[in-house]
Amino acid sequence: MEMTMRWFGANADKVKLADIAQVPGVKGVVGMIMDIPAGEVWPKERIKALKDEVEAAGLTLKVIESVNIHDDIKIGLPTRDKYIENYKTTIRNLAEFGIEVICYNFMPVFDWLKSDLDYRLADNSQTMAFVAKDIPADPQVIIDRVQAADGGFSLPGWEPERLSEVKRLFDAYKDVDEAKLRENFAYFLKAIIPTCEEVGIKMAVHPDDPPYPMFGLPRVVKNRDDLDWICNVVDSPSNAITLCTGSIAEDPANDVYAIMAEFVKRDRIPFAHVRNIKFLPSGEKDFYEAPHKSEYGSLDMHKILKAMYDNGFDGYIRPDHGRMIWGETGRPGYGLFDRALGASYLSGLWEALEKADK
Ligand code: DNO
Ligand code: MN
Repeated sequence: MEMTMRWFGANADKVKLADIAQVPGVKGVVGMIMDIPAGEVWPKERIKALKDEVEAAGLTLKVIESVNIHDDIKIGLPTRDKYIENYKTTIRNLAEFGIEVICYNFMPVFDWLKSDLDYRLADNSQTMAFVAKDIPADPQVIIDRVQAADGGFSLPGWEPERLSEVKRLFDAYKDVDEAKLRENFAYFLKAIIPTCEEVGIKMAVHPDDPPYPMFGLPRVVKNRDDLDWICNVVDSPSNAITLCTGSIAEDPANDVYAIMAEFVKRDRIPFAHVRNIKFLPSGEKDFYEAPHKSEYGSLDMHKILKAMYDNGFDGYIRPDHGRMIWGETGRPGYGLFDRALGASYLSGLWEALEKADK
């Protein structure tokens, strides 16, 4: 297990690499180049510059999150082949600089969704929540909310150039149902996985957040059977999963412990986002993002890590979203302090698992 933290780049993140390097247990960063639009090739010079910067801080760069998939690929337009070729070039370029895992998602139009980006806990820490009745029928209202909350930093998956296109995109997806989206996903995987195998990269899909359809858009990375379908459609260790405990557990019908155990055992989880959520009494699927420690949320973090440990997990982990605490401001979910506490706590649980085994 190698502990990491996500970092958005010097121009896009208030958190400094030097601060991440001081977090006990954290060995590497999960990197990103924010200003390359989905569909374009990641140039070698940019990757090299990122790697050099990260390594100069004493950290490693083995995981990228995300190389986003152009919507034409998800919609299945004829232009997809051009974007797939670009994606393959990016895979080759990243591999050349030692990247092992590429995290991505296959959600139509936008990435994760929350109803509240400034949800306050009793201790006045700031977190994010999903309350179904507060999700407006019009996605534009959500977009306006995200833009108002981002404090000058674009949120992951909600990059401005995508937001401006949202109305057009919704229209483009009108004939894409779940079966079609799956077909387009298979087409993409069949095209890129041979390249991944050749250069030693693992593509690791992040579950849909939340893991059920929103605004009538289809979703195909929602549960155990979807993950099984993905692993089988191209049966290769390069075709893998970023198991995000928070996202998968957002549907109470999902057994996050069993899913973790099964896919670690199948050697399909090279990267995990480990975070806790706390279900709210207001609705079956309503929750907020809780501090990592088990007692604050609805998930048993020891049980999650034990499922990983017992099945031989040897990939990368990162704490996922943290609260804003101690006066910190910035991109919701991605402050330094609470994620550092999360990393430290998860490392402690892992040490206990290792020692209990001796
Ligand atoms: C949220 C993240 C997601 C994740 C993407 C992967 O903070 O977990 O935005 O990076 O879905 O493509
Ligand atoms: Mn996640």
